Amino acid sequence: MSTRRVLQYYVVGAALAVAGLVVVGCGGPNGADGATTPPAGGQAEEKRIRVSLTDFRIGMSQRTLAPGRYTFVVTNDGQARHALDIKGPGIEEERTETLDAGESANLTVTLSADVYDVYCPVGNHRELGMETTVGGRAASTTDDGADGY
Ligand SMILES: [Cu+2]
Repeated sequence: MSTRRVLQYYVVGAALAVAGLVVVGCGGPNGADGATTPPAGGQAEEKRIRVSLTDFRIGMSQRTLAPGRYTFVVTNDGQARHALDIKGPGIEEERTETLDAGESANLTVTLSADVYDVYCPVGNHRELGMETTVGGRAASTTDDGADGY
């Protein structure tokens, strides 16, 4: 009988976990222009990019990304709280929740061949160096773009 009770907790826990993933995956309800419309049933090929947030840098397994759908697997490897925010053509703003040290979250976005700004929106972390770019031309435009601000 207590086993049954434990099972119920598992079910509720699993449901909550799934709900959490869905919210994170969609990046909130503000996809106004439909740029992040989910694929219609088909198995969209989704690549995973590992992102490590530290005090105060953004480490990424890959920055030059061909157009497509990507899931950024973001881990806070620092001491401070961090988050990952991505902005660019067709992406008004998508971000993870703010993560405590050791926490991780997934952020799924669809990228075109453009360049996207990636940064930590917490405090002044962006100015401290937690910013970079990703996209089809991220590598080749870094020299032109970075100093232009
Ligand atoms: Cu940060």
